[in-house]
Amino acid sequence: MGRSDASRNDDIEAAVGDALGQIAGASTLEDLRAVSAGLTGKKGRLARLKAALGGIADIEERKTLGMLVNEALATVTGAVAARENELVRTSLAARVAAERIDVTEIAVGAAGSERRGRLHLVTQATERLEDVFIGLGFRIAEGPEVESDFYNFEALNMPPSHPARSMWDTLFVETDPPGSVVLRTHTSPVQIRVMQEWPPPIYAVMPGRVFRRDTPDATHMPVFHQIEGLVIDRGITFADLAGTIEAFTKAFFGSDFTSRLRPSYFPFTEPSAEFDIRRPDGSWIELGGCGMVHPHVLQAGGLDPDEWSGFAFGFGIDRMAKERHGVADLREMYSNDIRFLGQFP
Ligand code: FA5
Repeated sequence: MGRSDASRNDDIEAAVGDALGQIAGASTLEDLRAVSAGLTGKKGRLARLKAALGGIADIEERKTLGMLVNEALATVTGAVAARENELVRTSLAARVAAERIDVTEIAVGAAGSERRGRLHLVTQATERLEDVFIGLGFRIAEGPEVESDFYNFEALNMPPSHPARSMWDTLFVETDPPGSVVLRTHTSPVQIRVMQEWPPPIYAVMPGRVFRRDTPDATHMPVFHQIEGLVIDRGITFADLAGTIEAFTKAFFGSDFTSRLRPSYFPFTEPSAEFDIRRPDGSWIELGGCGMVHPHVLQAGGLDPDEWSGFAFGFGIDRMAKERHGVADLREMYSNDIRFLGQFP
């Protein structure tokens, strides 16, 4: 190897040394990408050394130096990859540390007060609804989430194959015979259970979780909550239903809200209506269904329709919570993001 070879050799070593220094100095992935492009790109020092090899007349010399340049390039590429790994790992660790939630933490506030957890928005709304209805003279009842076809449909005036069953996209539990057990699609089956268990007069609300094959969107969830209402007494009329809904609207949403009933259809009430509330800005939103309890439903509950009459309603609790707190999208309430949930004391 002549003198010029030795100096070329030194050049390669110097270029590698310099490259390794730059790689180690890159403190972010963006830095590293820029450094790496400069080192291994066509205009990089090693690329220029490689291009200069063409001018060496001695084939053996060219070969040896060519190998050295290629090795140098491989060393640089390997160092870039190793540094990239390192930076990804540290940035991930930093993110995990920043977003870490210590579930055992009890933070002490400035005044020494304990920071405490909060009830979920839907739990808060359910408790408020219960308070409002207890204030109006109602009692609370509950029923099972896994329900028989009888209570979810048949006793509600929907015999097998009744077309109105398709109003609810039902999730079935695998049973023999198939279709005899469902995840309840609404809280209305609790009406029947209450009628069968409690002697009239009945003034009851039944909150709970319900299930449908609905695709999640801003106003729909496949698992959501309803509150059912049932009033059974002598001489109950549609005016009692409208009055109760208006009283409830003002008590729950505030005196600047008002309600309206629109004709609708449910197999278990006749007549039936949809219940909307009017926001202070004049816009309307649908919250649930209601109506006078159908005579067949009273009979399924063991009551004589000639003696007793009543009304029922079923509201979506999640939509009420969404409305009360101005949440844009129902899905946010189930994202389990503590920063979202923490906004509602
Ligand atoms: C019913 O479920 C009837 N059982 C209501 C009823 C009870 C009528 C008693 C008459 C007498 P509907 O399918 O419309 O009706 O649901 C009632 C309310 O539940 C809706 O107005 C809406 O507020 C809410 N809701 C329905 N589907 C969803 C969903 N996928 N996600 C969130 N809320 C929903």
